[in-house]
Amino acid sequence: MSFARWLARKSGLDTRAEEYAYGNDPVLGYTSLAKSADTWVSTTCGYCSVGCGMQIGVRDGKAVSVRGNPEHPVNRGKLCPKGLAEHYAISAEGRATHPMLRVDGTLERVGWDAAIETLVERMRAVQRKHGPESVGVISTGQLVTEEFYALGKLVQLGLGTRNYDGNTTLCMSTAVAGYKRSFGSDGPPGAYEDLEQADVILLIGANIAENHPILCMRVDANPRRTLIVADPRVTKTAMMADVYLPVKPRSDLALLNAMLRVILDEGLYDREYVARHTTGFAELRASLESVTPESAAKITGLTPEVIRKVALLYARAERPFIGWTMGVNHSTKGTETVNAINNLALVTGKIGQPGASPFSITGQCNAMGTREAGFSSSLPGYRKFESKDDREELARLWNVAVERIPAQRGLAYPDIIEAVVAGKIRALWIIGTNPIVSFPNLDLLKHALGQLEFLVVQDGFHPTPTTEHADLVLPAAIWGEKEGTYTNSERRVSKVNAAVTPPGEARSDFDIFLAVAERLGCREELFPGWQGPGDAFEEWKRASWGRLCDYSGMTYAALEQHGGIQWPYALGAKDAPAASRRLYADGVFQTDDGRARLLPTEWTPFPEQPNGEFPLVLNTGRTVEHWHTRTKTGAISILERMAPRAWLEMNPTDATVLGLRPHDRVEVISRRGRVSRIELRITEIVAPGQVFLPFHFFETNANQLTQSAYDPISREPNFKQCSVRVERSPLHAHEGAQTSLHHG
Ligand SMILES: Nc1nc2c(c(=O)[nH]1)N[C@H]1C(S)=C(S)[C@@H](COP(=O)(O)OP(=O)(O)OC[C@H]3O[C@@H](n4cnc5c(=O)[nH]c(N)nc54)[C@H](O)[C@@H]3O)O[C@H]1N2
Ligand SMILES: Nc1nc2c(c(=O)[nH]1)N[C@H]1C(S)=C(S)[C@@H](COP(=O)(O)OP(=O)(O)OC[C@H]3O[C@@H](n4cnc5c(=O)[nH]c(N)nc54)[C@H](O)[C@@H]3O)O[C@H]1N2
Ligand code: SF4
Ligand SMILES: [Mo]
Repeated sequence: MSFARWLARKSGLDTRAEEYAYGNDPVLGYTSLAKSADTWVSTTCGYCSVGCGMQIGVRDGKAVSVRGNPEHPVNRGKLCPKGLAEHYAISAEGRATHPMLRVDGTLERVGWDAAIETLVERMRAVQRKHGPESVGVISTGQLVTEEFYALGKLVQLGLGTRNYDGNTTLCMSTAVAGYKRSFGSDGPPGAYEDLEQADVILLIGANIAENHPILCMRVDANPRRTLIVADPRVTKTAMMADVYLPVKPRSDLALLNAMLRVILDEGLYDREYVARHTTGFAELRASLESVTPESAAKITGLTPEVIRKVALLYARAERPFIGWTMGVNHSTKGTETVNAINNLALVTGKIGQPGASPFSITGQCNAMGTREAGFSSSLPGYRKFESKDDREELARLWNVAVERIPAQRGLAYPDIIEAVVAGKIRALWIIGTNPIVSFPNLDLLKHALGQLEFLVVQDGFHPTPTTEHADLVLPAAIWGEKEGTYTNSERRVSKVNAAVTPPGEARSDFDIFLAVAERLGCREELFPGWQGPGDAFEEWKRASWGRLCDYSGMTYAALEQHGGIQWPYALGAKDAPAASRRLYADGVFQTDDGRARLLPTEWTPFPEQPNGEFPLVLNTGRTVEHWHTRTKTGAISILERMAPRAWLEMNPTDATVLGLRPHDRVEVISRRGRVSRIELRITEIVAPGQVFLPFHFFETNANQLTQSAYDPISREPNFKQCSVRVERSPLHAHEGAQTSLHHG
């Protein structure tokens, strides 16, 4: 027994010393018992989109440890706290182990055959009665690409419904829509190396210190950079900044347009690049007529001087990088804000070169994989539903009639939920997402789920707040138990491997999809000869051949060897697999005329402005210790103990006005709901008039408060602003008893 463990036993403390072995220290090595393993299986982290390379330590068929892979180009051996504790997720309490079917109101164990048969029979029954599109499917950014590719074909061609989308619409759809509008295709243009090469890095609504921690290594490794951070909250990332911009909520678009105006006025744009590679310059210029640093100062809360300074910093930089995440995407003006970011990069010609990129930092481990290979908001390979050529190409590849490939996408996630409320969708299959915690306006969602005739939830855990509503629960294998690939934010495709077998009867999503296909009678047609993910990968490579996201030169072995390969990597490519690749270096874009579009955009205030009754703006987001809805990290004691409950951040000015003290229990109330008895954290991390609540905790569910307001282009929810009021919680009976005990 190690000392740490002995001490823990003796003192009733914990085993943190043993659980925290950081990185892959050649001097200290791994000395603790808990970390010793017989074999190491290389894989890619299954939490965030940084895509760190790691190894899972296995002993006696159990995952006992993880360590960063020192050879991996993304993280060079380092891992963040979630990555370091990831093996605990596999053996965590609450894994789903058997299919469960609701019989007379309670979920009861059934065999797989009965489960799959029920799924197919009930879905088909609903479709017979209400039409093929009365079935909806909502997936995730957390499966392997091979599963996304299989699922897309299964849903669109097998089940025959277009109403298929994913939690990526709560996350990345804005970046996708923005890239498509500006460049003619989705696809973040840069590489992580840019963070080391840029001379100016502007981060907008991206708290990488908590949410993409290993990217901070790249920023730190860059001695020349000026780091500018725009965030209403003084995040840990803001604390790293050389210039911090405490923008007012959702005022970024005004800031970006004013920067653009300064750049045009000062003649600091690249005339030649604009002339050769873009369209729409005159319209863009005209749209900025009434935009000035002074007008933007009123909106953003920054001074005109600061706005001018930031514009000049950006325009005079040789290699400026703009990174953004949810502070931009989670907004009804998200897509336009992305377009404004792209406008800045285009007018200065700062795209596709080392250090210079308008770069959407993605979120989930494989949000990119579903964007590339999925079949929900695009056809696989970034093909367009609207393009006859694209549809014909796929029909040939798949050997199906072209009429079977839809010429228009189906409903987006929020519209699927609204169609459920309207009775148009009657059955739903939810895969790898937990909407009861993550979807905005919980009441509406609960109402929708209550209307369904049939709800299937396929998850690695049970019970979860969402599986509890299911008629059928399908137990899925998770990270560490299955094989395939993930694509990270820089378009690097990395290998994911199974270290152990799934618990009980849980099966990989891939196997579940093939079983459903079998029962639907379309397995041989859609997945001819497929046995495992490798077969899907080979077909997907052919589907991606010649496309922007070209995988055709990749093999599983090469991905292992090089720690992943960035796409495009075409068959016969001459460049080294490990080389950093960027898009649009040649100034040729994916539009019909090859030119990028400069698009006018217009700032407007966010929906639901604060008023006398609801005077505070609620911001929601993340903390480093937890992953989303905590099905995994909530069950990992080392992480859960570091952040065991939610808190509400409030500025001291507001706390004084409300007569609140540190650690008071408060109620947060919006027009839609209430979060009760949350602990108050009085701090200048948030500005007066704003409060912040992490959304990880179903116990104090932030989405009871958030609004059903969506970006009209991307359909992404406006998660980052709604108006609330805060009150001290009434003294709870239970707490009263406790208090009197203390005093007695
Ligand atoms: N630890 C951890 N890491 C994660 C995740 C996790 O759950 N936990 N999730 C992953 C996923 S899926 C995603 S999408 C990413 C998300 O990564 P981030 O986008 O970094 O995460 P958030 O905390 O949601 O929001 C980022 C910042 O936006 C700011 N913000 C709010 N309103 C505005 C605004 O109007 N303007 C600007 N400029 N900023 C604003 C917030 O204050 C917050 O600091 O993280 C990934 N990484
Ligand atoms: N208020 C507010 N709400 C938000 C956000 C916010 O900032 N504020 N952020 C939004 C964003 S960016 C995102 S990405 C979403 C995330 O929201 P969710 O997608 O709901 O979050 P997760 O907890 O990651 O849910 C993934 C589910 O899949 C299960 N799972 C894990 N691995 C596997 C697997 O291999 N197979 C299967 N079948 N299941 C698996 C997990 O147990 C879990 O139940 O939340 C959104 N909601
Ligand atoms: S930074 Fe992201 S990918 Fe890397 S270890 Fe942490 S959670 Fe995993
Ligand atoms: Mo996300």
